[in-house]
Amino acid sequence: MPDRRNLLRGAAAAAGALTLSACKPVSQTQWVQNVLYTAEGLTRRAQRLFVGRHALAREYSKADIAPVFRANGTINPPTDDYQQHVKEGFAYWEVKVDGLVEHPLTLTLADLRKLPSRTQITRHDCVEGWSCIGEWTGVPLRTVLAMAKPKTNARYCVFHCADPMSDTDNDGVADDDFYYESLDLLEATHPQTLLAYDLNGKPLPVPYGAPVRLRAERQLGYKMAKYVERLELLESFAHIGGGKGGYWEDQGYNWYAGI
Ligand SMILES: Nc1nc2c(c(=O)[nH]1)N[C@H]1C(S)=C(S)[C@@H](COP(=O)(O)O)O[C@H]1N2
Ligand SMILES: [Mo]
Repeated sequence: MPDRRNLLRGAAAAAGALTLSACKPVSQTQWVQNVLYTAEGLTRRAQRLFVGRHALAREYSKADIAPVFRANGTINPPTDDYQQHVKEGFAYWEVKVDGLVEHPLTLTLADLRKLPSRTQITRHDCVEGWSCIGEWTGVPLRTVLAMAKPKTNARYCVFHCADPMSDTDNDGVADDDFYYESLDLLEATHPQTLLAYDLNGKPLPVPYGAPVRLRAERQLGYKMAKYVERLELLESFAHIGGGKGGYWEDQGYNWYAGI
């Protein structure tokens, strides 16, 4: 199989060359310099031209499933709140949907499990250089978004997680910097973008983001928020966390992590 990243690089270069030769006056405007010519903007546009807006990520067979899925990042959120949910078997876990929506929602796990589900065997690619194939079951995020009815000015879906990322004052109480991520509504409504609650046919174990985690199969691992408790629809993520659209983005990773 040809290396997809190299193909994408080729596509990005081709799209860049095309834009330069075909639209020179446009390329000199501030808007294009700010948006299109950032490496990230170019990659996003080129990839979507090349692979299609809703092209599916590859799906695998049962035989390809890794015997043990690798866990990474937070593997057991240490807060009292989360540990209480573990004790209760997540019976009272809720996912809230709010922000720029006509119908704010609060969904229990049981509510999520009643909605039509999708199961997919996909490969998770972590930016650190490892991959793992697993079978995920969950509700397509677009089903939940359709229930909440995003307002016309909503552009991003922010995923708020239950795991704090530090205890910088060392008082034994984690600080207020919870893991978060975001997708634009194109990626959020992709058919393989799920609020997943099962891994390999069993309720998601704690290390993998119990009881609900995001799967966004055309994106790198860090986009796939675990321990999700709130979806917030926004016009911009400038005022969330460090303003870059995700915990790792705030530390310098690209917001657009298409693979
Ligand atoms: N809430 C939360 N989500 C997270 C992380 C995390 O630390 N906290 N790590 C991310 C990273 S870098 C990866 S590779 C995947 C790991 O998912 P896994 O543990 O199921 O392999 O989760 C992502 N989502
Ligand atoms: Mo990762």
